[in-house]
Amino acid sequence: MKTGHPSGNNEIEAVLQRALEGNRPDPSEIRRLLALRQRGQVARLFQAARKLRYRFFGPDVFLYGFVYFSTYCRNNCRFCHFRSSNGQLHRYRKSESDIIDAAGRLADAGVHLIDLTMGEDPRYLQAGENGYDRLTQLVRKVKRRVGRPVMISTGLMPEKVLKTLAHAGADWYACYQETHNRTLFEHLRPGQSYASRWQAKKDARRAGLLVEEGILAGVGETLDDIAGSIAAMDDLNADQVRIMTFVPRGTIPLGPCLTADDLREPVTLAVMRLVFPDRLIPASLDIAGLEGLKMRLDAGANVVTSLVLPGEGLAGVAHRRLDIEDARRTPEGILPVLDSCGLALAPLPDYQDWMARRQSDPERCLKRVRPV
Ligand code: SAM
Ligand code: MD0
Ligand code: SF4
Repeated sequence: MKTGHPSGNNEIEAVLQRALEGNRPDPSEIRRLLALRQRGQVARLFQAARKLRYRFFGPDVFLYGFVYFSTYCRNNCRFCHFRSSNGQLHRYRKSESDIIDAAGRLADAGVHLIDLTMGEDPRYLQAGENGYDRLTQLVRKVKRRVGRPVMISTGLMPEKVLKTLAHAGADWYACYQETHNRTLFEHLRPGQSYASRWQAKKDARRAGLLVEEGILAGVGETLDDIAGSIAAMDDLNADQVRIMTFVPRGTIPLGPCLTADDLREPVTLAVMRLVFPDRLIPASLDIAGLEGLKMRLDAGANVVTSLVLPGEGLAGVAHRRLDIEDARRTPEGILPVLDSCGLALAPLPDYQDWMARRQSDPERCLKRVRPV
């Protein structure tokens, strides 16, 4: 039945089958799939997501090293431990040489990309040699040291600065809207402009950067909101799309009562795979550590993010320390989980090839079809 919400097993099967034949679910089908919680139906959804992932990526999984190089921030996001009003926090700014060394060790450990992340640190986010110029020099030196793709997750940036950073060697820009429900956005990111944050991703694309869009689960969003975010990600033609479950902490104003049901993130991730079969979809180690990796891979993720090496004094975002000092957020630490899922680290050229095709002709990624 094409119209209306598929509800029984037959309707769900028909939607999944059409997705496997290359016909993405329509908005009402997306909304219904997002609501799936019956074990058998969820298992079928995950299986379809894995089949589509295999068709476009085979067993390839990509790893992102995470370097949170400054935890100072001018913003006051209600979901974030590092918000400006959190006076209980020991903040740090890593030196340029420490950042380069940490990025280099992650590259030597075999990650495909280095994600340079900071709070919206006023020291960097200002004109002149101590601000944007220092950030540009950092990107240039990290890129030279790691010899692989670099992502900047540096918050809201002017278009001119994004162009300069792209020229200095940045390949990706990550700046998550969290939600595309404007009222909820204003609650989550008080005092910040929805339109400016959305525009920054478009500016980044114009600057030649690949773009990642992300949303949060468990912050008061509805399934209609999530369906709206998937439509927005499609409008943006985002190269990488993610969902992460909000991790409540004692110091965070957003109450624990808001957290999502356990399946909201993986079911949404699997639906994203059906809608965007040729895109990169992360499983973040930052939310549930190594323990949470298999479920996200089983749901169709093909990137493992937030790898942090021990002994560097670097934090995660949602979980500052989880699984870091016991080396569980390292390539060696996650390999057994990849094996158990029948997945493998992709050769770096495969990742760079996918990026080149996305940058030159996004449609070309859809043509890389393998038999299921
Ligand atoms: N300051 C930059 C920014 O806000 O874009 C980068 C910092 S960090 C990568 C930002 C992202 O981490 C947020 O957009 C949010 O999606 C995620 N995040 C922050 N706190 C979180 C929490 N407690 N639980 C889950 N995700 C969180
Ligand atoms: C992650 N902790 O991937 C990182 C972060 C920012 N581009 C990524 C949220 O989970
Ligand atoms: Fe700052 Fe980013 Fe945290 Fe918001 S999410 S408070 S901008 S570090």
